[in-house]
Amino acid sequence: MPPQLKSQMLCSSSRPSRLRGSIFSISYFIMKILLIYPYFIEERINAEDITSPPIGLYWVAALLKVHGHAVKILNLHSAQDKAEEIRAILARERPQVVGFSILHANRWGGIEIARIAKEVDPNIIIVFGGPGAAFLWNHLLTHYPDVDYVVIGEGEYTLLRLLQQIEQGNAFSESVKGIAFRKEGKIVETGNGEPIPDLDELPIPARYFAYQHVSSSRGCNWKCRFCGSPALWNCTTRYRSPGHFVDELELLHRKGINFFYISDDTFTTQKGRVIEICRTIIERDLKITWNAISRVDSVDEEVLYWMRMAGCIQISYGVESGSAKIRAVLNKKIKIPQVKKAFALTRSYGILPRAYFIYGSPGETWEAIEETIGLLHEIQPLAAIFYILDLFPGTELYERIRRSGRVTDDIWLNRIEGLLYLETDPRLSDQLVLGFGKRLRAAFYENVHSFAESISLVDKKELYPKHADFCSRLALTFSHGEYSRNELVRDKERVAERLFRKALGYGPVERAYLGIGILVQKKGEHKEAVEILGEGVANFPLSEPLHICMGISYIALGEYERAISCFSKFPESSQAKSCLDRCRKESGKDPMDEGRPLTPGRGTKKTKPPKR
Ligand code: B12
Ligand code: SF4
Repeated sequence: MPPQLKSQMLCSSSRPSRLRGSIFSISYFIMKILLIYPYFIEERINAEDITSPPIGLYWVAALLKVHGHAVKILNLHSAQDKAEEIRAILARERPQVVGFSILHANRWGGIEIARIAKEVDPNIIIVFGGPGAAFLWNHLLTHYPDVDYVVIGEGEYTLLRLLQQIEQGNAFSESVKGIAFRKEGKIVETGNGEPIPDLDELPIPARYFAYQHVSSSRGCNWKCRFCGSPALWNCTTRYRSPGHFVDELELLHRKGINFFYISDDTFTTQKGRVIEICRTIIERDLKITWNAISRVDSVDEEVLYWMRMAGCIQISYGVESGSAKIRAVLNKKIKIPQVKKAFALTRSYGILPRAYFIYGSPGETWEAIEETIGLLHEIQPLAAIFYILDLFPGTELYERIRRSGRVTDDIWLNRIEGLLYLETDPRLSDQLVLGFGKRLRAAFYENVHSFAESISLVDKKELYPKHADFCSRLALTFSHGEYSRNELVRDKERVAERLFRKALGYGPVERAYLGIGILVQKKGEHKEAVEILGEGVANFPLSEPLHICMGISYIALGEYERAISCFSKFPESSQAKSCLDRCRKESGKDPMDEGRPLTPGRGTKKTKPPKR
């Protein structure tokens, strides 16, 4: 197998066993199942958005494993030109069933891999599941004979029951709810599957797999028209208990994962429950950080306090538009005062508030875009994502447009990933909507430096270390992270330095000392660099990067003995070793040295900051 695909094969160490009991019937045969996250066909600006398999695939896999099936997950998100490698994997693995997690945008990957699977072995059973299959089952079963079944909605027990029927020779049983298939030339849909009443009864996938995207609930009670969640989860929310959820975090933490994306649609709908989750994280002393998704009308000071104390570093809020008219079109039921309050509070607790905006919506004009920009200036997000409105089957907007006859599902016969709303509306040209996006992004990136500079944090002593962490992380985004690479962002280094210094005002942080050290060093101010780095070293005596950075400034100052003492503390480090070699050479202490006289600062122009 090619190494790049090998590394994408996620297996668990546990061997499939013969059965354990469950409230559902028991499997008598072990089936070999491969669950695939298929590839996308278009490049993305944020490629990391698509790199990890959907959370649900792990949950499906875990339940099948507990029931004795031999399950592997194969992450093929970027395997679009690797047909032969995929064929080789399938030929080697010889699965009996291949399940695909279909988001609308990767359905072509699913269709094409399913074809390869059937070529490898026509008896392989192909099952499509996930949000991209749930609303297109008819289309998929009509046009793609390689697809045998579509699981509609929540997949764990539905797939388990389907496999049980297949094992028992009832491959086309209508008794399994929540599926669709072809039977005698017709497409049969078996009606809604029952939602799992108690999510805590599901086995936690972290027992078998390692991953960073987690969710503590399923569903959302709101009905935004652009979103797939309402139809997918029926506008209701089911919650895992805090203990069950934190058990998952703890299992993953023990596997070495320290950072999580908590991906609930709206993590904070039940305030008491969120506080309990946070308290449990703190009680169990889990040293983790995490991001969450919420709504501006579902947070308050108390919950933000607990979230921050338990490691939350970022909350994403759907703001969508500054125009009340556009928010009404999208059915985004939030009010401007709520938006302002949520952003101000989140920021003041040292949690990075991130805003999602949508543009290219029905009826959008330059005036609406200017309203969004006005709002952007008021709420001062520290990160923002701008999406062009996409129409996914199952969303109310798509269904409305389909009912109006402007599109039919046959549009998906084209090898496209998605359909932008603007493609269905003659009043919105590509050029106009691209112009909206450009203007919005510029308005954000050209001002984010001033948003970052005007942060004011709540004065609670127990939060000081968190504030120090927050300011230094944000500073790093300007000095070395996303903003440092963005041409539109202004005053990067000045803002970074100010934020690093602000961080140190709340307490010692290694990355702040280092950040200032590097920035000051870049300006050639080595005395000052040594001063701040020396303070850092006093607080973090074992820090390799601080010592190396300080050593580099000592070289620049011609203080070789001191430089050598910084580097020689880390005999195992290749960076320290190369600095040491250079330093010995320059100071004339190396036996290999040719004995050139040294001038202070010689060679420092080429000095690079330590790699981090
Ligand atoms: C969190 C989230 C993300 C996160 C994390 C994704 C991840 N790795 O899991 C991020 C921000 C990275 C993200 C990225 C994207 N997302 Co997203 N995301 C969500 C969100 C809010 C929650 C997903 C979730 O965790 N659900 C809970 C789990 C348990 O459900 P699930 O994964 O769907 O799985 C269940 C069933 O679908 C089914 N199932 C799933 N796969 C399979 C496979 C088989 C064989 C079977 C039988 C069943 C089955 O059973 C599972 C368990 O019950 C949803 C909205 C929502 N509420 O669904 C949007 C959503 C899924 N995302 C969406 C989109 C478009 C994307 C992107 C394609 C966007 C992009 N940048 O291109 C990428 C795709 C990347 C990916 N790997 O998922 C759309 C999908 C629309 C569609 N019809 O396809 C949704 C519905 C939001 C929307 N706009 O409406 N997303
Ligand atoms: S956009 Fe968010 S709030 Fe609106 S329905 Fe979807 S998940 Fe719920």
